[in-house]
Amino acid sequence: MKIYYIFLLLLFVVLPLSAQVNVIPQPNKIEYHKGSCPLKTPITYITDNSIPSKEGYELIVQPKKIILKFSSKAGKFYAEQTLAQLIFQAEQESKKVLPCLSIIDAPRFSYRALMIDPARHYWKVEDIKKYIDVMAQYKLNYLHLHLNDDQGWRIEIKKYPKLTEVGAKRTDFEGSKRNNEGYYTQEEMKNLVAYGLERNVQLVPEFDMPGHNDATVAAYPFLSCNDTIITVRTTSGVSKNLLCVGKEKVFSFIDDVITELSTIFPCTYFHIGGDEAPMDKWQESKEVRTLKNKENLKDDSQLMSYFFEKVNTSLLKNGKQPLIWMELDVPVYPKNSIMYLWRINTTKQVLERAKKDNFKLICSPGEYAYFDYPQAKDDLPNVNWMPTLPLEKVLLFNPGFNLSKEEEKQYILGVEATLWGESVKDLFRAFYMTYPRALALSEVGWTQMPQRSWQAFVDRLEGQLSYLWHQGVNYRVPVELAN
Ligand code: TNX
Repeated sequence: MKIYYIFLLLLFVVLPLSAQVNVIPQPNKIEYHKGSCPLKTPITYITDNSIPSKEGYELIVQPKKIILKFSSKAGKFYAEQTLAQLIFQAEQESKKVLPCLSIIDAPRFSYRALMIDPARHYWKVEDIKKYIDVMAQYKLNYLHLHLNDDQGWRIEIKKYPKLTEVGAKRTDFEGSKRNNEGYYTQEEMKNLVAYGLERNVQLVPEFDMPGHNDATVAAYPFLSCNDTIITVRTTSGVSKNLLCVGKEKVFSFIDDVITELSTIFPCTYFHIGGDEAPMDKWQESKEVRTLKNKENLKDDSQLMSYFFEKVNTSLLKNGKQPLIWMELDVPVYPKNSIMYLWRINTTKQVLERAKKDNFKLICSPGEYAYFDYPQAKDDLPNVNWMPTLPLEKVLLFNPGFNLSKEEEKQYILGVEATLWGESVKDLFRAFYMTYPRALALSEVGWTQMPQRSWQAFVDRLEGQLSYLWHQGVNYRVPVELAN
């Protein structure tokens, strides 16, 4: 009798524990069953329309059968990603079987993104593809491309060839000669969009405006308030050469660019920047003064609202919805905008504003999601002015804040980590900054809070670093966790 109890104990307690699987992001429900399944077992694909989330899936591993259920292509892709991680783990552990289990999984948030900044340092198309390959297997589903900034314009616009002839090159970046030049042709970008879609990654374009436009103004001086002659910027920092709000031809230019970009990027979301736009030159401009009188704008901050409203008419015409880096001093944003929480120490005010104006947020706060910040103190040269963003901090981020479940659903669209590019000169550095923090971010976006814990994440980390290692992906070894 005693032996029988020990056997039962082994079967139901010890066995399932030793069969813990190493999946990231942590699936929302896993049940372990007894038995195992040979690795080479054929896979049965079942479309099941009762699976509510497009990205949701079920993965059932039985002794003689592996079943993948999903209601769409995205769910199928994610079931395969989970299975690939299970198989890799078994192989690493020199096992010829998978543990029997059922996983029922779906994302917490619909928007789970990374942002890269080829404006500051040009990325080759092949490197962006590699970056997509890696993020996709962690169920990150949007790649935001910061396509222009003071230091470069990176996408071909047929009606304005100087944007790339002039705006896509600079002499150096703070003395460095690396990746100062390059742009994507429309054909290349369409190809990249398709590449992403095959991996359930939608590409979100950003045309940052009205600030961060030195490269644009270098190409077409008429776009600035006093036809300023400048060159593409070669240093970091914030420029004052805004696109001029007082000139109608600026809005025609924006309309043309948005229209061309809309033919390349099928995604409904369209980022229009909006960050760090000092209005000094607007305030000095005769045209802007005339506009203020005509529109009866009493406060200069209303100029920003006016600007975005006009840009939004072009977006609407093209079936697009604006994403904007929210600045709290801008009084009104277009009603259909999705706003970014990004500045450090503004969460409380941004949440209040979201409730007041009823807009959705993408959470990208400097405290938790700036991947250009180093992962440990003194880890890297020349970035000591930046705060440190350790892996653990990313994992502990809860984009639900203190909102109720209903409020979370209403106001939080998802999360995004931003890899600003001033100090990211190549793919090695990009991967080094992104991993393993993007593993934590994937869990922040995908996994419900009760299924998340730092310790459980750390337990799965080594296996996942090995997964990246086998793919030739550079990452920062979190040496501080070794003991
Ligand atoms: C602020 S975050 C910026 C970027 C810089 C970044 C450096 C945001 C919307 N704007 O232009 O690259 O800081 O961390």
